[in-house]
Amino acid sequence: MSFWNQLVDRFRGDAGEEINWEALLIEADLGVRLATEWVEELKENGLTRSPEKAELFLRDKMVKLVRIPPPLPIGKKPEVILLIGVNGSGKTTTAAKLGARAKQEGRTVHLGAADTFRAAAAEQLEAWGERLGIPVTSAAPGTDPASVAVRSLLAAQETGTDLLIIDTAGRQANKRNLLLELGKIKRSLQKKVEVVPHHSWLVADGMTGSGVLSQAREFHEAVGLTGLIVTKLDGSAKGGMVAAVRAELGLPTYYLGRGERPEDLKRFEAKDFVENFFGD
Ligand SMILES: Nc1nc2c(ncn2[C@@H]2O[C@H](COP(=O)(O)OP(=O)(O)O)[C@@H](O)[C@H]2O)c(=O)[nH]1
Ligand SMILES: [Mg+2]
Repeated sequence: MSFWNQLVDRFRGDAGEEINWEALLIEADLGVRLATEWVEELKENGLTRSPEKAELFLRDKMVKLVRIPPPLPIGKKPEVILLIGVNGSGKTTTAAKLGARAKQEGRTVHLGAADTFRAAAAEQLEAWGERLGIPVTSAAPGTDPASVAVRSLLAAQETGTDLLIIDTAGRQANKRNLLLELGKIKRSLQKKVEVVPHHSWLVADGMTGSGVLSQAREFHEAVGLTGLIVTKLDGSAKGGMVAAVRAELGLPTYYLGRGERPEDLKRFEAKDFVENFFGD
């Protein structure tokens, strides 16, 4: 039985009782605001008593909401992606996955290891770089991450590279330090090239459910995000928070992580996502 049908069954209550739609949608990680809004619409349209009609209505709402916008022109090379997120969310793995994908598409790629908080962080990215044949700019632990980011940008410019992916730290002595550090990385890059990073993507662990929405709120407010990559959706998580983040913050999800290998990164497709969410 599909994830959605299981939820409907669970919230159906005793015979004759109406489904608690609000609780159901919140359980599906759609967030309180979107759940409330959609339940209102189900009521207005008189659909709350018919799970089949409600599902069709919600499928349509969801597919329209989560569609990704067309890409903006990048201008001068390199296109720059800055990956942001809490520790363990999958940033470094995602940097490698994005690099592998771009390389496969025939683009040249450079990686910037701006997580200088832990020695293992740069080593992890360097190992990926070696495996994938992608050059990496890194520095000794404790080096100013903004300077590593700028060096990676200069290296990518010099070599005429198409895509630069910058990995950052998720852990710092405290959260405030981390947010300050991310802000400094962005400003330092912008001193070199005003329009970079073109993308500031939050990498968030889909297993944390509604935690993705609260992280997105916090990072968006502090450093400004342009989108998300939701990882670890190879397990039981169905990714309802993708809709919640889009509705509340206007941030699209561009990729989904579905495993640990370089090829386990799926470009987000609204139709596939909705089919996976509700079941075929
Ligand atoms: N199952 C699964 N594991 C993932 C995914 N993305 C990352 N991981 C794993 O999550 C752990 C933390 O990833 P890492 O990239 O080091 O996170 P970082 O701290 O944000 O850089 C590693 O064991 C990764 O292999 C994913 O999409 N699915
Ligand atoms: Mg990392």
